Amino acid sequence: MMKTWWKEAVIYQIYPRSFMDSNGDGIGDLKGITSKLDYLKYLGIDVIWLSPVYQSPNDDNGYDISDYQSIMDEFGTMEDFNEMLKEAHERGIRIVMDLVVNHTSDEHKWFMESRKSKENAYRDYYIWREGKEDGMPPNNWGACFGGSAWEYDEESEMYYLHMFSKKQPDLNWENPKVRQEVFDMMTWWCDKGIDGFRMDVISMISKTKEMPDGEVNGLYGNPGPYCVNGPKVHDYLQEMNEKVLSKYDIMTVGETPGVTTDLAKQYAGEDTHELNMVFQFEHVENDGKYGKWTDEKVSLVNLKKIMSRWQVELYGKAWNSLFWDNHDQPRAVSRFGDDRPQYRDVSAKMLATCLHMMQGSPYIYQGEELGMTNYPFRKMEDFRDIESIHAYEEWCKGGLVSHELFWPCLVGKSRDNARTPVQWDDTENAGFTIGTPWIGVNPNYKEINAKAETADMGSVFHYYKKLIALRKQNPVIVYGKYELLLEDSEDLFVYTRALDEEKLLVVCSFSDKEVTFRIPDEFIGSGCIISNRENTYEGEMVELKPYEAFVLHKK
Ligand code: TEU
Ligand code: CA
Repeated sequence: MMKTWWKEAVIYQIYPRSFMDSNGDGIGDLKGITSKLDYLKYLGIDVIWLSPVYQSPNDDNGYDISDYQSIMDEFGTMEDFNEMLKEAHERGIRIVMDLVVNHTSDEHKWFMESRKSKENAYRDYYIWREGKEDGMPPNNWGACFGGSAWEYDEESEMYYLHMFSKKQPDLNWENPKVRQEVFDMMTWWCDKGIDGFRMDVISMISKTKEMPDGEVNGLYGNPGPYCVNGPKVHDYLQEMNEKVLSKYDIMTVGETPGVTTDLAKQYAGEDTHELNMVFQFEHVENDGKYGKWTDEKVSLVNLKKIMSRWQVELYGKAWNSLFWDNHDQPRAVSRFGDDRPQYRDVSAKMLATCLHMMQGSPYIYQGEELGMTNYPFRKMEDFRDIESIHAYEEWCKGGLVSHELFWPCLVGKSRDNARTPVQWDDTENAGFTIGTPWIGVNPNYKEINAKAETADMGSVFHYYKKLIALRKQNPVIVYGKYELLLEDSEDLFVYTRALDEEKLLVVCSFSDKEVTFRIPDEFIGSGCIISNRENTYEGEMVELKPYEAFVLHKK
């Protein structure tokens, strides 16, 4: 297996709007990020993945870009960006940019031209179709954020395709000019010295030519089979690799909804010349009652099956990205752990152990290292996210499900859970802003905050710091082979990692009860390199406390 810096790296995701506000307007910004680089350096991360910071009307918080080569006014200026990049590099931290090129904003100049007329030079930059004879949309496809995936345009009396909101028209990748524009823009950023790209919904850039109705689920048809992992996606990525990526020492990660392990070997194969790694979603999408919305906990047996399949099938062939949460997911500790006060700390550490000891590059979503929790939403006005607001309208107001049944599902899974401000200290607004924050601060900031946790050696923060340091000291964590034990246990996630003579035993209890565990013979007497409980693991039998996790190292 090829050794590379990005396989050994720990990545920290910043959602700039909610990270740190430097000027009191209630919105996080680039100067805010620069001011916290020492904190990130102390934590020990290697790479920052920066969610979009480009000019945007913010229909979807920056994932709707109106200018790829300038900075969103609210976040600062290009000088602020250059300064942040320089300061990060001085600390040995790399910066990976979010590349959102499945779609642009409808306020991007390409789209404003495109919609002017059928003859416009930019017309073919987007996907336009005639409506049906009765004037209805070209097909029944639903958009990810609700409603039809087609929006009628009065001016030219045609429909354009948008897989997300109607302010996010999909680019037409069939058009070589579109591809060249994207490659030129990427080159411009690479020449500026950035260190890579996280590519938004990159598995969706190629659509089938025929666009038949999709299978109906709720009000609309599912466009998935025609838009996800489409016919030319690998051609486009190979072209991108040849024209841009291969020229720089950068890291690339594709956000690839709908990816399977087989497809991942193509997208992120060791020698397929596309991307370095992909985000897969099987382990965070194996629940859902009403579409993605649910209030049920996932089954540990299923979770283990999915994660282990990715570990085993990609081994030696492609590279995994490891994550529990991001800006689109609820908080890890609330979803997979237990955020009740007596278990929050210990279950957050358990989840971190479970993830960081697997093979792949771990991603820490801002605040995860503090064990930040979901937000106690009480009314619709508390939400900011377009997906949550539209979902409520479609499912509840649309009469598909009652408010009583839907509300807990919305509260538990809303993307806004991840988007509340990072809790820096116990002063007003958690030290995030001296103004009024754009979204509510979680009221638990008095107990859960960076100031308290950096001062407490037993905190979740210091536990993450230790896990990151262990990765640097033990190649077996990066390159070792994975094997699942006790696959049928509903309480324990246990696996080993092996590299030459070295072996790790990773034991994580997902239970709030005590569980007995027998240490496999070959590990009896091995040293413990990390544990979230005060325990020695000397004998053969271990009485695991709720959410206990530990790692034994056999040399
Ligand atoms: O998300 C892509 C994606 O697949 C989402 O639909 C995801 O499944 C959903 O947010 C989960 O609820 C990316 C970005 O990460 C997201 O923030 C953007 O809104 C979206 O693309 C459109 O750019
Ligand atoms: Ca600000």
